[in-house]
Amino acid sequence: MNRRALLAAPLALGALSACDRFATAQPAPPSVPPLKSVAPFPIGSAVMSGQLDDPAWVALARQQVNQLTPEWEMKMEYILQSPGRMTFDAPDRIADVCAAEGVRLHGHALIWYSQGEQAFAGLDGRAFAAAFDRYIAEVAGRYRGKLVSWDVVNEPIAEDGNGLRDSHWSRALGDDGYMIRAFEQARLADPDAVLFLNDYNLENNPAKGATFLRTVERLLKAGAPIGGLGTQSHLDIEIPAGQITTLIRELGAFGLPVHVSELDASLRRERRGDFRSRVQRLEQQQARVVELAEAFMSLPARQRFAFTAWGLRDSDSWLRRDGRDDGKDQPLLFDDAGQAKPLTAAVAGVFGRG
Ligand code: 9MR
Repeated sequence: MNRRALLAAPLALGALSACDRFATAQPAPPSVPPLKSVAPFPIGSAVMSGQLDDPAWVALARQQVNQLTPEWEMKMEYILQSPGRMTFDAPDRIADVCAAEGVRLHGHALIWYSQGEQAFAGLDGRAFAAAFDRYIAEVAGRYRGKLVSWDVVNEPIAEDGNGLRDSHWSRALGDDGYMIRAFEQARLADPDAVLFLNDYNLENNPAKGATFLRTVERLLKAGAPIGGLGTQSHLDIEIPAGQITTLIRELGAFGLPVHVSELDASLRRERRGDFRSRVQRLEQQQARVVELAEAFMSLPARQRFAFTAWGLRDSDSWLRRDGRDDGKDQPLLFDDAGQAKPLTAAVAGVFGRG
């Protein structure tokens, strides 16, 4: 597909909005070059080991992405599922496939407030700290040389953006203490991995974004070996234009690599009373995802770590699981059949300008 056709693709969506009664008619899938071939940085996706047995998923992944993040099988909930031993079958399989396919592997996540509470329960101060260190040493040590990077601390900022989250980690090792310790231990275990602090709603909630930035500044001053900043980018498509650009620019100001680490953009609204048409939602979605892609492209080349979506096809999204929606959300870059959409064409158009 040539450049002009790519840039024209978003217009097709605009034209459609003129007649909402045709909103359910699907435009023919645009022909879009593989994202990894147009982007001057790695394109990532979340992966679950089960998907490696789905030929359609594998074919799409091979075509589109050159980096993978385990969606949940490299977390404590998986690795510490059996008391007294660590389970590595699924994450090992993902790591082996990445090595065989020549795809980068991003580790997710060593220390997360929502994980490990049970496994660490009953440990006192010193034993807790030793178990914390041992976990990081074992897990990061096992994948040393097999992955390029880790989300070392995931989601440390309070939900409302007001300060840090309280967790079993912060209670045992201190608010900043658990994070500094996690980064130090991760560096010891894998000195070559880029070590990320990662969080969500940084674009959606500017107060949370600001707290994240202040936290990074403080941890760096304290000597934590933070090597990169991850913004999950589970985008709220109703936020004002410009908010995403500002956040990405502020993240970039640290001079560290930035990872768009879990992009999706739900068409649904959590709050009640949603009278937007589907076409309006698709337009909002495209505008915000394109803003994110453009802001990411504006970073200096050496700071563009990767652009990762939290799944390949809409039907792969966590937002479509556990009865979270009516099966109609379209939060990702490829449709249920693995076809590109106008959104994909728009993103490829932005990356192709590089
Ligand atoms: O998408 C992931 C889902 O399959 C898991 O059940 C869940 C708990 O492990 O985590 C989801 O991924 C989350 C990610 O690890 C951190 N940021 C928010 C993601 C969506 O909830």
